[in-house]
Amino acid sequence: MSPEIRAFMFDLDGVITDTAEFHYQSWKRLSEEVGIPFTRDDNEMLRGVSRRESLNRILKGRPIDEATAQEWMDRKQGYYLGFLETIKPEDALPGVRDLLNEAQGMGIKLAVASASRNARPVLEKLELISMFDAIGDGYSVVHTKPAPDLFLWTAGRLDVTPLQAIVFEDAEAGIDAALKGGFWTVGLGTADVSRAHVRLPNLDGVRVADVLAKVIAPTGA
Ligand code: B16
Ligand code: MG
Repeated sequence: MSPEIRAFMFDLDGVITDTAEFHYQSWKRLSEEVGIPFTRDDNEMLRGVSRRESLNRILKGRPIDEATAQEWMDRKQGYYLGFLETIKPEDALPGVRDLLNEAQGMGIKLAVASASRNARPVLEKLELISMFDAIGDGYSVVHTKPAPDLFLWTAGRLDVTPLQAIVFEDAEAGIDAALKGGFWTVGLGTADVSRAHVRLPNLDGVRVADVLAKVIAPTGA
């Protein structure tokens, strides 16, 4: 193992499991009820950002008072909780469980750093929660992604410095947050994660040694 890297920090939605469709279906139902257009493309803009920021992006500048905003977020959360009930251990994305097991066996600390306030129940449903040494979620900090606060808070819980940790993220907001915090970054998936140190399509078949080699020698040297 590289002596420099002591921790892997994982985003949840889009990295460990794919709850984006559940967020979409929940916001879609709300938006139809309140008469605001909302498409699958719009949903892509909600990747990695908080519930409140998601609502702001759906509103696209339409003014609403704070009580209405809260009621809409609560209603959306109610719909989301219904979907959450359906999550099973098999819904962990391909390769995730193997990578976590391998990293843990090598003494690498593991954490989740998710903007979601549902991160803990989702990890429980996936039966993965006991694997993590720290969990940062939508309750941990005031300013979530793209601010670096959530990753810094979570690294503090692990007692590692940003340069000792690799962040795995699927969202532009998450990569920006991790880079601002001074972390190594692995960008996953099809969103704009081009600023990440390393890009991978997903974690299927990915081994710890592959990740360390790519981060430490990103030119492939
Ligand atoms: P909640 P991540 C994020 O999770 C989702 O990507 C984002 O779409 C969602 O708005 C956010 O969690 C907040 O979710 O309503 O559950 O608090 O990608 O940071 O794991
Ligand atoms: Mg994500």
